[in-house]
Amino acid sequence: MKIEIVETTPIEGQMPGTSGLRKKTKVFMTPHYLENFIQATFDALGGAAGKTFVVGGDGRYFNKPTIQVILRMAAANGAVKVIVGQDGILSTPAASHLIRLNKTDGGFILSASHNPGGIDEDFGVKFNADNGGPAPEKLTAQIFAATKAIAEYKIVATNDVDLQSVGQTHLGDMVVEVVDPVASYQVLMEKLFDFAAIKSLFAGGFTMRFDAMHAVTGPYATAILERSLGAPKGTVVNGIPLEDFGKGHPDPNPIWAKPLMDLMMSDDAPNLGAASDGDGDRNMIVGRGAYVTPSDSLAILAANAHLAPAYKGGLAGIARSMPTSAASDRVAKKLGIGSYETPTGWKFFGNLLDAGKVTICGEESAGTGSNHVREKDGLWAVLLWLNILAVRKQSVAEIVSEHWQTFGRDYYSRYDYEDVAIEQANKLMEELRAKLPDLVGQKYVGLTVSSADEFSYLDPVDGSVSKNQGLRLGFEGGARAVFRLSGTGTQGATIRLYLEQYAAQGEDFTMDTQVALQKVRLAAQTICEMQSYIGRLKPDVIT
Ligand code: VG1
Ligand code: CO
Repeated sequence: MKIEIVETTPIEGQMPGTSGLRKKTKVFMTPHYLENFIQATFDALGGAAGKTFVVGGDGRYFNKPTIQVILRMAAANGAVKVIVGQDGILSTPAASHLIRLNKTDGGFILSASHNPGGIDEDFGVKFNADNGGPAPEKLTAQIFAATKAIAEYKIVATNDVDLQSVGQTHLGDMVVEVVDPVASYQVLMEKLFDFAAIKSLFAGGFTMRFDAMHAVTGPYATAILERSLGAPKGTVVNGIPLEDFGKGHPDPNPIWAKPLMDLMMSDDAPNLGAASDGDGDRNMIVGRGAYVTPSDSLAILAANAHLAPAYKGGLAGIARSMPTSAASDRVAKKLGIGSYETPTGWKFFGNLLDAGKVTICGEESAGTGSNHVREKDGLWAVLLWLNILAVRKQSVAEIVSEHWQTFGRDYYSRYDYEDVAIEQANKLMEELRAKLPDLVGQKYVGLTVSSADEFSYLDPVDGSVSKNQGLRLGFEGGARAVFRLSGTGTQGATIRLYLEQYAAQGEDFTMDTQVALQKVRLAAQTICEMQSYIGRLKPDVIT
């Protein structure tokens, strides 16, 4: 094995965002770009010598060449073993599980998740630590520091490793173990859920459509839903992962999963509709005529989790990201368990899960998961819903409606303003930040501001502090607006405006969401002077 030492120089901007380093694919394809980042990651870990890793991705364009580079660099840096998904495929939750199952030193997940794929679209590399979770901020800061200090990287010159057949090969002294991407994940799901109950649900005529959006969940959903649980063939649609996701946005929400939404709102709707994203960690749940917001889904799953075998002893606590609605807090309160509010991004749940403080976590962006892995898990959420439906023998709409009767309803919507000039977006945020101290008590569009602050998180486990995590405006009467800048985009800035309005028991639960949120939206847009800073009020995407 011949190790080459390649001289290089630091490349600007290799700072991991909310979830790994995401850039245009062509940026990753420029000389040394990928290699620098991988070497920096090894350097931040104190070297790769003697270590084991998991590697896989969502199958998008540039996934396979990237895996070959990581294998050659891991071998050159002295790693002893790398576990790779067959054909380079691993969903994010499956990769997290493999890291934990095999007690590896971490893993590389190659994905830009819900962002489109292809040579002109997006690519991403994320390092997950030995607990299976996304690198915490301390580690991403070390990786970034290493990208700025890099002078050389190590790689072996060799032919591509065959990733098509399951089994062990060698790259120099390093073992490359190619594994079935689905098998061990499926075993885990069988342990968590009552597969017999879900099987009889399908056998009794329950119908479902799962839209894999041409992304990584296809093989997992087909194996588990159709082959193991007996859902009819054709339940899973768009089930073959494609390098460009069929030119779509693999983002499971009513906008990008419109064909599924249309079906679910029609007379031909099956009992359950579900979808997941590029790398399989997000989920969308929709019943017949009943879309379930991710914030509600988190609350409903938490309130009913005890119906599934893995959670029958109850939950230790519930965590949600700050912009996620307060619906899950109400469930935690009723259950008498802890509830936690973290910054956006799954990496902030890791410590709480590791410390046993929470069992279930979720984000408004369609991510839900539990302590079974250290990532959000799209198919897990779908299976938990199926388990609940099998036990309660009610429709999705009935379950949602009963939940609101008990806890009240949190009307919720997110507005995304994409590709805003970075200076304009920063200006809007800066000016709003400066105004915060004077807002309380003031009235806008009939709503009185009751609180205004910038979210900062003190991790109760390791004491670390994460600042600048979003600007929050609370209003009398249970409305809230949150502003933050996205950390996953690859072009310009994306401003996210999160809106919610609580309706307590006895109030009207039948309003159109946008109507229910009209006041808080107008108040938020007025306070931040949106029109004058970015020249528009209309968002690109409303979810
Ligand atoms: C978005 C979501 C966040 C999620 C992140 C990664 O981040 O808002 O909740 O954790 O994507 O999800 P941002 O910074 O763009 O708002 V995934 O499925 O794209 O890895
Ligand atoms: Co994702």
